[in-house]
This record gives sequence, C-alpha cells and structure tokens, in this order.
Amino acid sequence: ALPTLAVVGATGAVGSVLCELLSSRKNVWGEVRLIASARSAGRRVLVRGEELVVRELSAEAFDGVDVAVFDVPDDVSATWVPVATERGAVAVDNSAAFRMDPDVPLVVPEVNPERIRDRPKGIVANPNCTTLAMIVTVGALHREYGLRELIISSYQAASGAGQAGIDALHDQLAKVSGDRTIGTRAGDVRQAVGDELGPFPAPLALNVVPWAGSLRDHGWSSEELKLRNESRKILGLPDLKVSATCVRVPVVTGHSVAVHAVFGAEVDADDAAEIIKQAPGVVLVDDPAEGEFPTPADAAGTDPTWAGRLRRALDDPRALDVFVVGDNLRKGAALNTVQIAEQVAAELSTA
Ligand code: 2RA
Repeated sequence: ALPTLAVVGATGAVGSVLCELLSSRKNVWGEVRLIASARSAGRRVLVRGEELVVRELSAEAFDGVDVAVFDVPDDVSATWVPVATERGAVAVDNSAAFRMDPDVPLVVPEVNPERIRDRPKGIVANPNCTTLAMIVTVGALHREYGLRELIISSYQAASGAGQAGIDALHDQLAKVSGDRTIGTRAGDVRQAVGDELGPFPAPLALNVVPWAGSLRDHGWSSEELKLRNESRKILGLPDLKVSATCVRVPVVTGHSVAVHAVFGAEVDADDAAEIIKQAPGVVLVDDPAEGEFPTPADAAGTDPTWAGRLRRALDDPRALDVFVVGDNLRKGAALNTVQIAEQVAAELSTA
C-alpha cells in the first residue's frame, strides 16, 4: 500500500502551498491527512481533487501515519514532532526546533540528499527559506571550487513572516497609495501607516527594514545566524565564514539574496555559469544587456531557485558575486519538505 502522509499546519501560508503541491506532483501517497490547530479544525481543503476535512492536532491523529510533515511554529514542532515519531512516523519538520540537532539531518535534496537516511531520531529537518533561496546555487559552486566564505545580504518577502506579514504589507500599501507626496519627508510613511506594523518592526510599504527574526548576542538577528549555521551544516563546512545582513523588502513572495562567495581556487565566470546551468533545481537567467535577471516577481509561484548577475569579483580571482531568488513558500518551504517526504516514501515503499 502507498504510505500515509500527515500535513500538520495544513491551513497556514506554507501548508496551503503544500496542499497545492500534493495536487500537482506525481502522487506517491495513499491517505493524505490534514491536521491543524483547534481553530482551523473542521475546515475543508481540496487536495488531489478531493475535499478533506482538517483534523485537530492530537496524538491519535498520527496513528497509522508513515510520514508527517510539519509547517508550524517552533514551539508546536518541539512538542508534537516527538509525538509523531513515537507513533512510528518519520517527521519532516520545517521549523527551527530541530535543525541544529546533531542527530537530525538538515536536507536540501539537490545538495545533500544522502543525509535523509541518516536520521536516528526519525526526524529530517527542512532549512530556513532564506538559506534555501541561495544554497542550491552555492552548493553547486562549492562542489567545484571549495567554498571558504560567504558575505550575503537578503531581500526577504513579507510572506516569510506568514499570512500576518502578507496582510500587513497589503494593508500598509493601501494606506500609502494615492498620495504622491508620501515618501519625501522623514516620518511621513510612519505617519500614514500608523501602528499597524504587523510582524515587522518598522513600516514595510515604501520602505526596507534591516531586520528579520529576533535579537541574538552582539546585535545579530536569529535569521542571520540561521543563514550561517544552516549553510555550515548543509555543506558540511563547520568553519565556513559567513556574514549575513537580513533585510525585509515590500515584496509579497520571493526571497532574494546577494551573495559574495569566496572559494579555495580561482574561479572563471563562464565556467561558473555552466556549473549553475547544469545544477538541478536552479535556473540561470543572466543577460543584463537585455534586462534579464531573476526578480521575485518572476520567481513567485515557480519551483526552481533562480540565479543571475553572475560576475567574478574584480578584486579577488577566487570570488564570485551572484544574485539568487527563490519562492520562499515553495522551494523555501513546502516544496523542499515535499521533496524530502517523497524520498522517504520511496525508501519506505522499497523497504
Ligand atoms: C522569514 N525566514 O522570512 C523567515 C521565515 N521562516 O521571516
């Protein structure tokens, strides 16, 4: 029989994309069970052409489940992932709760698929969406040149902060539209937006906000540390130097990252372009003379990550600069989770 899949957090921003993906990808699942908090239980969601009723999260909901994917906040995963694995499911978790646990593999199927089977706790973790936007490209270049250092700036979409982020951006845009004087004087955007900042620490409409996540030691944000720690773990480079600045931009979907990558060997831009073209899961769009480069508006709703503006650094023959974009809800979250879950399903079917 085909394995049973549980989707925990089925009604959230990522969970909804995951349900869409289950409807459009080759089907490898028997029963699909949708699970969410009490607030969303009872809702009906269309999956694979069939209307499913969302069940409330409980231990019994995992009975008979082979693979459980979690798209819920860290504390919910921390509590409920072990419940699912105790009941025999393999958990694929998209929260940060287990990503840095040495007994939990952190997997990007295009970069380190071999780690999926190495899961002593029955848990496979899915990286953060910003890491995923860049790591497919960076991983391909690393295999060829040996990565030494990353200096990166992100341009993160509002949906990275969930439905509340999307709603806040739209509400703020409605408030600032129409008046063409807004954005010309200090404080006028803040005044128009008022207190409705949503999950962001400053207005996002007509603005950029150099902050994502929560405050950690020495002024770093949790999001910046995730980029550092997760890149190190996925690439198996515990000493990789990483400096990240994470910035929120008024985009609904699609995280972008400007990457300066320093390698152990001299690089060639044409060779690097060829490596990216051959790499699975990334598409190179790079013809600035024709105005062609990746943008979040073009990447939203698509499966691959996108790379462009590829250049060898002028002052370091071992360094490349490249701009990468990925749909943060698809490859950044739901799609990567589904890819991992499908590999586990294939493994269970042949066991
Ligand atoms: C963000 N990376 O964009 C986070 C979401 N996991 O806020």
